[in-house]
Amino acid sequence: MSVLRLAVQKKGRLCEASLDLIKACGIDFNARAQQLTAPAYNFPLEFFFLRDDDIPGYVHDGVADIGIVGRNEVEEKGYPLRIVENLGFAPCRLSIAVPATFDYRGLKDLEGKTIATSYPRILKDYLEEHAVEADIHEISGSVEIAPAIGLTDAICDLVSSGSTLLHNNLKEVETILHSTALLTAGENLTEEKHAILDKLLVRIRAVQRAKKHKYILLNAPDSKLADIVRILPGMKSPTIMPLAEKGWSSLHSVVHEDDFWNIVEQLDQLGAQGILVTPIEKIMY
Ligand code: PRT
Ligand code: ZN
Repeated sequence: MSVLRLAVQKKGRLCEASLDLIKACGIDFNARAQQLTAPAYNFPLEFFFLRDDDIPGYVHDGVADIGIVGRNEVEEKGYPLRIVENLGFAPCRLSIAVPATFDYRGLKDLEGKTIATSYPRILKDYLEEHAVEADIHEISGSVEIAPAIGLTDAICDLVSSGSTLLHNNLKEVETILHSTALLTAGENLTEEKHAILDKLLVRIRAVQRAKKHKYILLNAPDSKLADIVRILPGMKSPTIMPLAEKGWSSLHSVVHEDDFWNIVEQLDQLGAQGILVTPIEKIMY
């Protein structure tokens, strides 16, 4: 029987969310520190724990069948990987930043300057695309200190909250790439492994959909039902059941997290009572 080999980051920003996602799919495993691989007990899956930089290459070479890694690493390595699913976690952007004192007006101001980065390939393509000639200094860590120690004029690095830039007296001037964690696959999976991946994807998508929705229960006066039904989407439409108290009904609905607060405010204004909100574990199909 085939086993699908999944590469995940061993330690770092992607690690916990990657393992949590697999757990939420109902897949059990025991990931012990120091181990390079671990089998899942109740699904044909084996984990490979790797540095994130190595994941695109391992998936491309077929050492691992699929991998969870940031778009930044996928684009930097440049292998022709299949992006199976955008998992959405670990959001960040790859940006160019300059010292706060730099009177920056536009990309042309980087002409002839030096830029430190761990993403030379993405940066090179970006500068070429914008016809800017700058000197790229590849360094693997602590990129943000390069201008302060006089190594380069600018940096190109990942940013999430922006506090690292602020602490180093740098300002973000260009955003090159937006990144989140992706589920990637090699291009030559066997039919059997494809079938396992499809099963895994059904579970991942059910978990992802569930995370984006809330289940709402509420009581409403019958006189307001038509208005409330209009604002509650539900999977098809909300479920309505009469309450023992005459003139009142109970409604159930599923609401997208983006609309959630807006909808709750409107429900309150329409006289809804006893509004209960619960997380959803999975939404199948
Ligand atoms: O050992 P290994 O090579 O596996 O780990 P790593 O040190 O290369 O990676 P790690 O764990 O730091 O990051 C893994 C992935 O998380 C990255 O490849 C991105 O896809 C994603 N990610 C999301 C981030 C950030 N947010 C992030 N903020 N990766 C790095 N950072 C760093 C950034 O380089 C900078 O130093 O955090 C700092 C900026 O953060 P803010 O919040 O101060 O802006
Ligand atoms: Zn790394």
